[in-house]
Amino acid sequence: NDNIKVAFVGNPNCGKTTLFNAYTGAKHKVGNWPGVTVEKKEGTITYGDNKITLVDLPGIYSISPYSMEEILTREYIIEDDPDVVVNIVDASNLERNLYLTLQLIELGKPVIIALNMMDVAKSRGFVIDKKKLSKQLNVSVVEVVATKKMGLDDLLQQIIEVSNEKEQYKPIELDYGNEIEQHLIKIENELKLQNVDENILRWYSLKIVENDSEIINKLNIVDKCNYEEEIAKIKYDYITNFISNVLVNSLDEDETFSDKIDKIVTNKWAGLPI
Ligand code: GDP
Ligand code: K
Ligand code: MG
Repeated sequence: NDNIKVAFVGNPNCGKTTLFNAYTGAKHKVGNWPGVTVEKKEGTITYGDNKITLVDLPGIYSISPYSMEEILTREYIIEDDPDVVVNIVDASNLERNLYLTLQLIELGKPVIIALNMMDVAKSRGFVIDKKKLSKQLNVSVVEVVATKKMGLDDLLQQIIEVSNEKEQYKPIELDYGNEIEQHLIKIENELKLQNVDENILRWYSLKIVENDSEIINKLNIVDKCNYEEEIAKIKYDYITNFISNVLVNSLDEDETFSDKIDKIVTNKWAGLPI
């Protein structure tokens, strides 16, 4: 089989590097991304007949153009064409982590959710319905515990399966409402005339209506509106609407004192009500 190229993407501290190291051990290269001082780690492993190259990308919360880490992550996914994007998700902070997941899905490459920190999630009484999550987002979902090297084979098998079926992959598309969708159609038509690849049309169009300066400069198309806030809100609403079907927190009624403190700290950090 050909080499399968996999991008590891996730929020800071979701366990990306731990998972990457669990697979590659000492067999990886550390360098810098071209032109910037952000570390780049890459390693190739063999699994059955497959060679799989893993790339550990920097931790990010979003794929806006507001930091070098976000820009190089999205450029890597668009330009370097990984076969699969593995989105490492901190299962004990599912709802907050899924905001990045929705953005990754919009990039059009097949996504696998690696639900990491399942030990922490379980100890807090969270029960995650993997099937429902998978169905809701039309992506594969695999549970892992990077520190205990649990679920590593399951994830590799999913990577191979998803990579083999990548031509058939069809990402979910959020409905941004009539007004925004009209803008998107218009921009997509303009981009088609510039021979922009079909799979990335919607993402570029979304970035243009979000007034993303980097993409606007690159493609030379301007939309006079700026729907950045609306689009973010629609993503959050989408997650809020399905999360209770996917996630059960059985400690809610009867949580321990340290759980309560933990939640306050977490929410404060995420800018949520405490
Ligand atoms: P990164 O910022 O995404 O690269 O995250 P790291 O790999 O540096 O991990 C952040 C912290 O979480 C470290 O202290 C890890 O040991 C810890 N960690 C990673 N995966 C797990 C896991 O599955 N369970 C638990 N309990 N801790 C984990
Ligand atoms: K870290
Ligand atoms: Mg790291």
